[in-house]
Amino acid sequence: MAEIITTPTTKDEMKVERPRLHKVILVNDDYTPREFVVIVLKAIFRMSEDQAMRVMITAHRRGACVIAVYTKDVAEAKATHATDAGRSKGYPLLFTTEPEE
Ligand code: TYC
Repeated sequence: MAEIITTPTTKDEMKVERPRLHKVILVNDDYTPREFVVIVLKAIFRMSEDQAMRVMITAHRRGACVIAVYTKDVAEAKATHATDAGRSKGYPLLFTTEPEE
């Protein structure tokens, strides 16, 4: 059988774009205990104790903090999982996502 050789065209090459990344944002509130925020950041965002503590304090002081960037699906899944972890304990802890510029 004859071998079919395909060469990528310029048009095909131009279609390849890097997926847009989405930021996950930790939002401050007055009720969620600091230690709980740190536990969630370590468990869901794979942060060290030190990283999680810095991020939590930054959100606490500034009102919010960008904590990571992922593809859209991963950012949304992690933000939902982390927000649900707070809700399961009755805390208003909130993680949001937005596309990177
Ligand atoms: N502000 C909370 C407190 O003082 C702690 C906290 C920090 C909550 C960051 C949410 O995103 C947050 N207990």
